[in-house]
Amino acid sequence: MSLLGAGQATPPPATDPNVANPAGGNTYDGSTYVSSGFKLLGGTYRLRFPKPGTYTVYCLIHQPEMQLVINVAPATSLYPSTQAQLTSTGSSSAAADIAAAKQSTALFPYAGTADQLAAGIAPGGATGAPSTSTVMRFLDSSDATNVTETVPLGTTVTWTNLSNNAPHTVTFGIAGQPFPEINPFAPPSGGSTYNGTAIVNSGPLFPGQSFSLTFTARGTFQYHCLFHDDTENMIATIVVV
Ligand SMILES: [Cu+2]
Repeated sequence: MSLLGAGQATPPPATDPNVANPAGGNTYDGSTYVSSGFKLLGGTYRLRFPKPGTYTVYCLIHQPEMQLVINVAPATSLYPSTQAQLTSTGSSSAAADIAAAKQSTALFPYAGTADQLAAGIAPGGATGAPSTSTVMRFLDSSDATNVTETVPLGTTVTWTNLSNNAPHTVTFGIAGQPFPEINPFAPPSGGSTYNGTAIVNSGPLFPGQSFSLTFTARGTFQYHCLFHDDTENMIATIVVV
């Protein structure tokens, strides 16, 4: 969660190395940039608003779509909406997002090739109009349920993040061993070839970014998105023959 300082037009991009860190303390009055820094699962951030005003809150990881306006009213004011009204608005908004995400896989641009895969897709693609939904799957076609790809030995596979609002990773563990715990924001490691004996991690792929990996041994290799494997089951398999 980040809020801009006076005169600051836009939040820093997710690729800025400083955005991972907290900034500005725990009080916000509109004058100074504040940020929670990156929060992993279960993390919390508490911010006090001492001054009435209308403030925009940004998620730096899920720009530009994930934002919220907070209206801070004088302490004696009534709330402008009831909980029932807010719940109703939220429900219809969520239904529209899910419908848009279902349709987005039809945008898949790599039909007929096994070496060009998507790491997530959003209704606008990587550069299209803002959307609030993302399909958190590794895709080889418009079929979002197919998560296994078979390639010949020596193939170089390229994954591209076709979402415009969420980072993903392409991360292979060691074959036959439990998948390791790795911070999703960890930098790339392991190089550009994979044979099952050492971890290879793309690091975070932000919208439009790609990662390529050459398979130098036969086998069945599972890979994960470190952001979305536990919560969204964003896991897939490459079979090298
Ligand atoms: Cu992901």
